[in-house]
Amino acid sequence: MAALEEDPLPAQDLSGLVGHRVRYTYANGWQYEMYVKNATTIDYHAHSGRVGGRRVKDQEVDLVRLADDVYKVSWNEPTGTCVVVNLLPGSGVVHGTIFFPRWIQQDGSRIAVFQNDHLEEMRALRDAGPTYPIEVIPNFARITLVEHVGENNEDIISAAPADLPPGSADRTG
Ligand code: FER
Repeated sequence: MAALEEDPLPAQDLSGLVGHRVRYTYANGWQYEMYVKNATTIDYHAHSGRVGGRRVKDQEVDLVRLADDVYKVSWNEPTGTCVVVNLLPGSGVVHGTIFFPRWIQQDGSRIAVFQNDHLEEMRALRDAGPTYPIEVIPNFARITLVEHVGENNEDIISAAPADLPPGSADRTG
């Protein structure tokens, strides 16, 4: 194993994830679709789960490559929720950890919206809390679709999940 001081950083070639949409289903049944719009931004749908119907565009994230086919995406939502998702697109594996504030554990329906139309409301709900105890939800997921669609495409995460053609979330090709 290479000594850390000789080679401290894995090469940050993000081309295996940036510009791709990735659809995956967690072991608890929650289904998400993440579009890595560029090296610092994601759009996503929660197709099912506690916050099924939630849709977010232009969430700023930290995205790094840890090793060959191992990427890590970390961010904090206007709701206060923190999320860290590790993606191995070539292996079909995801591991995500969601850190929900207490008020979302109590009622996820309040954030199951197109968030961009409700940003001030989300920040007000975040600030009203309660925040603690934080609910930590770690899960593996299986990838059902990886598709290269190019960067900065506004049409990838465009329709509300309820408006999608029936079964389109289950499409695997
Ligand atoms: C994910 C897990 C959680 C994800 C997004 C979330 C796009 C967002 C949760 C929330 O803010 O409610 O894998 O991927």
